[in-house]
Amino acid sequence: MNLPFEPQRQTQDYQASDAAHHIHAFVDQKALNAEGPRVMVRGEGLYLWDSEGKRYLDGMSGLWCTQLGYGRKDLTAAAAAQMDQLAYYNMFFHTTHPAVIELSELLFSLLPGHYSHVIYTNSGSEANEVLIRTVRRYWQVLGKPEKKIMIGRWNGYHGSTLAASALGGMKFMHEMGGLIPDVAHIDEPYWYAQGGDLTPAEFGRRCALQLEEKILELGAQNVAGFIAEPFQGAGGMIFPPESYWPEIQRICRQYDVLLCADEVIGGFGRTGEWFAHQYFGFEPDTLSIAKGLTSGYLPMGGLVLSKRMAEALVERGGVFAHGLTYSGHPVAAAVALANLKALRDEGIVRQVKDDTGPYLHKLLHEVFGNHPLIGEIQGTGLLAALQFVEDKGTRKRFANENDLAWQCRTFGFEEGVIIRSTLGRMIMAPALVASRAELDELVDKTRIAVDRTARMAGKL
Ligand code: PXG
Repeated sequence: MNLPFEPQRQTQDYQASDAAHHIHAFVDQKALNAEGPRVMVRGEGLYLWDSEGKRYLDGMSGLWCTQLGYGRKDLTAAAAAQMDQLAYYNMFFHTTHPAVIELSELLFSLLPGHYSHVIYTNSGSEANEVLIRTVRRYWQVLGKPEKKIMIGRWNGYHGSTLAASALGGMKFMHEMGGLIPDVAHIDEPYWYAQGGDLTPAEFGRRCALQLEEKILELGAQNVAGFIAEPFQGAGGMIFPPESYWPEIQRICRQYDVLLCADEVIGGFGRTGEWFAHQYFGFEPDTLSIAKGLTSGYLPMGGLVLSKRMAEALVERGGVFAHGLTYSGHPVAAAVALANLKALRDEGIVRQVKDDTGPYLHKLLHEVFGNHPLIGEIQGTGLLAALQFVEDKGTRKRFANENDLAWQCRTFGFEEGVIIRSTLGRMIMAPALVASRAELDELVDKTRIAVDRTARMAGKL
């Protein structure tokens, strides 16, 4: 049990010092300084407490990462034991260590058999940085150095560092210095907003065919890979139509373009499968991983490679001039190992698939299926999005949908639940250890927040 935290300082004191020293993520810092951030001081299971003693049910697993919830003593014990044993060593200059080896043995026992190698990083952004160089190196080794261009998707998210933000499709990030050459984008498969009169299946195929058109426009001989999240996370928790992934896979195979799945959010049980590409039924060449790998307890990510790619790099590549000081960090590796063992041995991924996932979605359909503000409920496993809509018949969205969603999120905080808002969509991704009772509470408090928003929008 994590002991209650007695703040030694006033909340305002923390906030003043925070304002004096920090540039926070994706926010108008001046406005945040005036408002003062919430100061989170303690976590236990699915619950968080702030410095005022208010308790929240965390419906977002931190930032989609605390698969096991907060306060797991097996993870802290694993970190402490590894720190005592060997707090740091690296994978440079002909060395390795047991923690990272044992982690990889377990990781590859959980992955489909056609993956064999991994390059560890500290984050998801870094995994995608490493991806670009690794993919380009792979094509060099195969004698096709001109295959350099990566294709991503508008509204995709692959991280905040330079190349990762370029791979992503957030235009406002590109405009703030976040673009590199040799990156192109195609549309996202967001049927509800962009599908027009097409059926979801038609629209899914149409979006996938854009990849073929883009490859032909750029020249297949110049295209190295296509990167996408199996479902879009930060961009709104958007599920593609079923027709999408099979067609994307066909196109990548046909034009010899590597299929790179960003599993940073989808990996480690979120969908009820170990990895989201298994849920959607396709076979990527690379997987970018992070977040749930350690349940967020320590920073760690990685780029997983197929046997085909690894074989080329290892057997034919010679030196790959690439390495990170903290790649495979022993303490992070020990925590990741304990985390994956718990997810496996406690049957948590199976429980999400067979029990809590279906339970959450049944509940959401009961509560929001006919709700005047909600046009669509998407998701699977412990992952859900509620789409706000002004007119269900035409799928017309509110002009101020972003403000409405932000307001809904604020109502959620007031009610003691943390849900994520994006453009007109509310997202839930609770820890995978959530019980049915906790999911009841999550949905109930979310309903109150959504009802309050609906009243504001004149829908209730
Ligand atoms: N890929 C994907 C698919 C992600 O979602 C990253 C890469 C980058 O990972 P790092 O570890 O560098 O942050 C992410 C991160 C949100 C939110 O509110 C999502 C992320 C990060 C922060 C907030 O949806 N995803």
